[in-house]
Amino acid sequence: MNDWTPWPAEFARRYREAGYWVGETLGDFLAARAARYGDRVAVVDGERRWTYRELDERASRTARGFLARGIRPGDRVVVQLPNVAEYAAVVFGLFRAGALPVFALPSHRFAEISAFCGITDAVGYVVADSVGGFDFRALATRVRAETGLRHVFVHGDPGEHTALADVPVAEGELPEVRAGDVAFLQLSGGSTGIPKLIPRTHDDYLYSVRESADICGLDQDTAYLVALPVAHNFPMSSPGILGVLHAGGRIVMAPAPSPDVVFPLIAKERVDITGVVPPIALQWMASPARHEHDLSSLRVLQVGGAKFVPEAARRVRAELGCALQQVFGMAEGLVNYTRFDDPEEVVVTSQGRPISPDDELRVVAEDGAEVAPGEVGELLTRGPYTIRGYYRADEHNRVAFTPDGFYRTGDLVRRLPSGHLVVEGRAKDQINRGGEKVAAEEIENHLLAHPAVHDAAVVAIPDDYLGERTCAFVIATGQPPTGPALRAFLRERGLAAYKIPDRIEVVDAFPHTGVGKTSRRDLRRALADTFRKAR
Ligand code: AMP
Ligand code: DBH
Repeated sequence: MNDWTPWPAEFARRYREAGYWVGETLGDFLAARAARYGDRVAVVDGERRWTYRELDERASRTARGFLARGIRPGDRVVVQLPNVAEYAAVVFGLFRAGALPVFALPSHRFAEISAFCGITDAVGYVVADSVGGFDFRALATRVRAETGLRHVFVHGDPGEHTALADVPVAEGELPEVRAGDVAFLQLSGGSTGIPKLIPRTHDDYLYSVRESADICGLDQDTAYLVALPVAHNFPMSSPGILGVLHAGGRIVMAPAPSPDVVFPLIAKERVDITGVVPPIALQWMASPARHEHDLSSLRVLQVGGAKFVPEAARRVRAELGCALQQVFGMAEGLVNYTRFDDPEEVVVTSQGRPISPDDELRVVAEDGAEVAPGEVGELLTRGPYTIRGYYRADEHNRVAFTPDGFYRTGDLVRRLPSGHLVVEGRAKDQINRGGEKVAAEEIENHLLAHPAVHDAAVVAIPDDYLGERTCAFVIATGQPPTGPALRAFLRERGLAAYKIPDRIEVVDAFPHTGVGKTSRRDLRRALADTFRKAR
């Protein structure tokens, strides 16, 4: 069994010949940026400002320190840090050490982190001491007791673990890293019971980064605000922090996306571009504080991760005084952007068009045949920065990809004559909670672990603010458990807060969904319908 699925040789050759894959590793990318932009500021975190040279030196020092501590090239290391400058030093340190960061989100807890460690056989875990009152050192202790984790590095007070600041200063050669190899594992929102990890290579990712920086008009004067969790694929690469480094601009870390934190930062650092999910855009647009701070530097608000409805999209310029760019992306690869010279109507009503002329898109009906132009169907895609398979997931890959290598996005889209896509819905069993993805089956499995739960089905219910929320329908065995008790049970299992059902309905039976065996998918659909009708 292979860990990952490389592109077939003829595709790899084509992407190299086209100049998409240039043979540069992420470690070398930073070195080249430092050679070019040395004394310019690369990262701003509170009062701290690191130049390109400083970031480059810190990355090498971190790489040598990790190696001296026993991390080896090829090892997997789970990285779960808030939006701090050290994040950049750590991930570039791992790239240079040839180790693979596994990107976790700050909201993840024991259930997720132990799953990532289990799938990847991670030997290391990098955390902050505590964030928002949650102690990640205790989580690390628990994960280490139950998985093969050996090294825990802590940003801040290390407790029983190793402080990042104490990673030894070591001498020595850094290993050779190949651009065609996997650089890191990104998270997928997933649609099955087991989380899915996405292997991205240096070559493919940097191609998407360079093009994204260009499409988004980044240059040395760019100040990009990291408002979303920095490890998310959107602020990483669309164009995100890597796009900023490519262009020679500066990254401004925001500790939280709330207006009281972000607006003063935009004013102080003269931020000109940032990317958020729709609920955050709505919150910013409605905040009276937008008039109290000078937001005039803001040129572009990128919105993506979930559908931004046209009624809200239309109001961005009036409320925030900047252009809107819609971004429809996925950590699996394909990213679509509206362009700055697109007509206003297209920017407001579509989710953009692909980065690359070699992104191949098919819009298909349930039987797999392409729909007529302009009709709604499931989006399939392959191309120079879209994976051919998830990490260590052979069985799932047989359904998530077509035999000829197209990724089944699970998104229902309509393609406009201009090539722009309009996201119309979803074919996958996932709830998109304002950009945070929840796999129905994963939550159902956790609910089924409760002794009083006979069966469970988790579905999306409409919500004005988040777009969707989660509702769990539960059939009890005997005395029905209360909603609060079930929620507490899920929290104790170590499930991230955004995956705890917003609503729990205990029912006697599930609806019959017609003749024959009912699939889980049909059941979820029927339940979602009963909810909509009852509304
Ligand atoms: P993931 O595969 O976890 O990286 O999540 C990517 C998914 O997020 C896509 O397949 C879509 O379902 C959803 N998504 C991302 N951006 C948008 C957007 N602008 N509009 C609608 N859905 C989006
Ligand atoms: O939702 C996503 O995963 C996403 C959204 C916008 C993404 O991965 C991206 C841009 O790169």
